[in-house]
Amino acid sequence: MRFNMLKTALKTLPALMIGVTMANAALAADVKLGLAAALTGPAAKYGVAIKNGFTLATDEVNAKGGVNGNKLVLIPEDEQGKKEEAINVFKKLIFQDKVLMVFGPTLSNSAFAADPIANASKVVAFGTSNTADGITAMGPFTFRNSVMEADVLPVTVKAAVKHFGIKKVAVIYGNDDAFTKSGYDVFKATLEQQKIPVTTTEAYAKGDVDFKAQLTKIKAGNPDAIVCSCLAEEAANIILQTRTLGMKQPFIGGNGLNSPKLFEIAKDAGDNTLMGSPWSAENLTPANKAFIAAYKAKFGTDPDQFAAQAYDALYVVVEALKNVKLSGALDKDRDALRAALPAVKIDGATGKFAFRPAPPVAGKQVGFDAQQEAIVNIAKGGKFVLLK
Ligand code: 1QQ
Repeated sequence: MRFNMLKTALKTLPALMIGVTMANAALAADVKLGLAAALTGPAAKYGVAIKNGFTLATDEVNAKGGVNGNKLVLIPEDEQGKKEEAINVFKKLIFQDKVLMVFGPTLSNSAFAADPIANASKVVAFGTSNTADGITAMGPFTFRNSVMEADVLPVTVKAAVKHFGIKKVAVIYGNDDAFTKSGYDVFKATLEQQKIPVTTTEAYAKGDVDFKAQLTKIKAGNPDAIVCSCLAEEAANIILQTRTLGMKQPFIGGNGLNSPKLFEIAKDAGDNTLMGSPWSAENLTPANKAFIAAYKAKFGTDPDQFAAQAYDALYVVVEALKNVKLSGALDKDRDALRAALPAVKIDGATGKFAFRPAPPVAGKQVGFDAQQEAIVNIAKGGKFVLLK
């Protein structure tokens, strides 16, 4: 009797062992990736597209078996485009959810508040839409694939001057947001460098809806174009009110204007607006075509620059993860991902991408910026087309 039991036990042993192996395979770690994005409020114009880009890429990767057999788990949180909320969301993702890394937040303004938490905790904070100067100076764990205004605006201004034969411009900018202020500084330096006189410089505050006072002064200077370092919502209202005042000048903007939402408000009053971007819907590389088709199929809308950068960012991290042997010890794994990221190169929806080390701060190596060419787009009939 006993012998029989032993025999049965021995027979089932291989099955048991297979069971254990399978359990191990099924237990292959879930890789938790946090996403801090503005999903409500005015910055949701960017944040929702960002979340969609990440969701699409994550689903694609998981459908192909994940990374080294590990499934990616995206944990999106709404930081509302506000500094305090970005801090809260970073803390929740890092300390409570114990994510491997965090993508976001959406605005540079929020990144300046939240990224120090990631750097202090030695967790990668990867911005896909932060373009202000100084973002990657915050520490060695801050990365971005968004092309900074300092790289985009000189190219945009040069193209605008040539295209419209511009001799003098007026400038309007938001003076209480890190991105609009940084964009203003870059525009100012660029205009000086390219010897374009400025007729009038005007400022506004976040949430302003009436820009007539500033625009009336700008009108009096009779500029050939208006330079706008603005986020999409304010930019759209500024453009509309300019037309109400009978002004026909073209606008020149930065990354903030790169949302199709601009045209939902400004309609074709936004025509002839020029802006630089690493991404264009007209760039018909296989990677971009596949991205655009998959995005439309999944979300029923066209993607924008912000969706494309989020999509590419996920694939950048996937490339890094292929070279990381996850140990299950979170601190070690977070560090290993940090070490693997700088060498990543991909050819994505936004084209060829690589990192470049940000300028050192007090002799110390800090984070990594995007090394990518800017393309100049022009608005025509409520759409961005390549400026030829
Ligand atoms: C920044 C930006 C905005 C336009 C984000 C969407 O570039 O805040 O840096």
